[in-house]
Amino acid sequence: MGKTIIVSNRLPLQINITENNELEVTPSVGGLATGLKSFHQEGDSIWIGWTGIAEEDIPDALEKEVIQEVKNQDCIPVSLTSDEIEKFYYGFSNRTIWPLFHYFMEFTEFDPDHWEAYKAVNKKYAEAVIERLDDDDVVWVHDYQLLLLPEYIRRKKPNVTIGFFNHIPFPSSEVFRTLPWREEVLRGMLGADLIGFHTYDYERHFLRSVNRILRYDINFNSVNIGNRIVRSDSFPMGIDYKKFHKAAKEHKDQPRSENSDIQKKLDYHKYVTRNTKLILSIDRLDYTKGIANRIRAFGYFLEKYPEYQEKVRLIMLAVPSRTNVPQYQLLKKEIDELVGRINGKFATINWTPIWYFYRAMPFENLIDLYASSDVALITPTRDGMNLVAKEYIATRTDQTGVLILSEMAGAAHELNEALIINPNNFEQIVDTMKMALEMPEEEQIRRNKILQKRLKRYNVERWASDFMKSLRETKDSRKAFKSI
Ligand code: GDG
Repeated sequence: MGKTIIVSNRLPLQINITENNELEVTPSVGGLATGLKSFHQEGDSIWIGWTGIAEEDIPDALEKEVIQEVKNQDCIPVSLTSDEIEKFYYGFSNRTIWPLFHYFMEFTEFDPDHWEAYKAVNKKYAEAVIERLDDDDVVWVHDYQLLLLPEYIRRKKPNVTIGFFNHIPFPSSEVFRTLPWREEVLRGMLGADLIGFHTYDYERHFLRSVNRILRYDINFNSVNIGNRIVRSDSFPMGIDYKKFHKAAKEHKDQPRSENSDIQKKLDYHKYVTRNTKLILSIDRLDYTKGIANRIRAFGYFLEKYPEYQEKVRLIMLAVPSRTNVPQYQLLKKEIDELVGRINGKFATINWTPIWYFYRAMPFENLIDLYASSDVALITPTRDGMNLVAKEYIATRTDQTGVLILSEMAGAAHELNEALIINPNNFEQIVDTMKMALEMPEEEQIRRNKILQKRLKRYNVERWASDFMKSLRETKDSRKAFKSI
C-alpha cells in the first residue's frame, strides 16, 4: 500500500502576508481541517489544497518561503488566482452548491460562468494530484468544492483507488434535481470507488438521485455503472476526543493567567456573577447555523421566563466566514442588530444578557468556553454533522453540562441523550432551555456518561480508519469482480 493523498479545497493551514511583508502561518478553522488534521499527522500521507491566499497576493520574494512552510507540514499548495477564488470558491461552491445542499433554494444561484470556473479549478486539482500519484497510492477527496475531482482523476488513472467524503448534507433528489448540471456532478462523484456521507439519510438521497437522474441500477448501497461498481456508505465523523478532554482537564487544573478578552469575561463571570448560568453558542457565521433565530429565541426566553433575567447569559462566538458573499454580510448585520436590540432591552447595570465575539479564537480559548458553560445551544437549520456539539461533550470532565441540539444536524442521529429540538419551534426551544438550566446534576451526568463513552469510542481516528478499510474492501471486491 502506498501513501494516502488527502485532497480538500483548503489546506489545514492558512497563509497570510502581514503589513510588514512577512509570512504568517496559522491553522485553519472549520470542521474538515480540525477533524482530518490528526489523521494526517499520524499516517503516511500528503495533503493537497489551497493556502487561503490568492496567487497575486504572494510577493515574488516570499513565494519560495510559502512553498517551504507548506511542505514542512507535508502539504502541497494548489495556487488559485483571485478570479478563480471569486468564481469557483465564492461563486459555484458557496453560492450554488452550499445553499442548494442545505435547502436554501432562495439563495441558490445558477451562473454558467461560475460552473465553468468550478470545472476548470477541479481540473487544476486533478493535475496536482496526478503529478504526485504513484500506482499503489490511495486518494481521499473531501467535500463539496471538489465534486468533479474523482472523475477527473479516474479519466487519467483508471485503476487508482479513490474515496470521496461529503462533509455537508446531500439534499433530497427533489431539491438536487433543480441543479442545471446535475448529471455532471453525479458523474463526477461516481468517479470514486467509495462515497461517504455523515448519515444514512444523505446516502439514500444521493442514491435516489443517481437512480432518478442517471438511471443507474442501485443494489442496496452499490451503483453498477457498467465496467465498475461504486459503493456508498455512512461514516459519522468523530472528533479527536482525547485532545479535547485532556485540554479541558488542564484548563480545570491550572486556569491560565493570560488575559485574553474571553478569559477576562470568564473570570468576571466566575468571581463576580457566579450565580449566573452560561449558555454557549459557537459557529462559523453562516445562515445554515440558525444563529439569528437562536438569538431571537434567547430574547423570547427572557420574556417568557423573566425570573431568569440576570440569572443567565448567552456567550456567543461567531467566526467570520465567506465574508465576500452578500448573504453572509447581511446575516452579520442582522446578528449585530439583534444582539444590540436584546442587550438594549434587557441589560441592567450588573448584567449584559449576550456576550458576543465576532472573530476566531485560539484553541485554548475555545476550551475555556466549552469548559465554563452550563449549556450548549446548537440550533442549525441544516448541518452535515456539527462537531461543536461533540467537542462540548468531550470537554465536560466532571460530566455535568447540557447539550441542546437541533434535529437537523447530522450529530443528532448519534447524540440521542442530548435534548433534541426543532430549530423552527421557538416554544420548544425556550422550554428546553428552561429544562436544561434546571436539569438535576445526576441527570446531566447520566446522559453525558453515555455520550462520552460513544464519542470516545467512535473518534476521528476510528472514522478515518473505518473509511479507509471500507475503501480497500471495495477495491478488493472490484478486483475479484473483474477476475470472475
Ligand atoms: C463542516 C460542516 C461538519 C470554531 N470556531 C473556532 C474553532 N472552531 C472549530 C470547532 C470545530 C469546527 O471549527 C467547526 O466544525 P463544525 O462541524 O461545527 O462546522 P463547519 O465548519 O460548518 O464544518 C459540518 C464538518 O464540516 C465536518 O465534516 O460537521 O456539518 O458544515 O471543530 O472547534 N476553532 C478555533 N477557533 C475558533 O474560533 N481554533
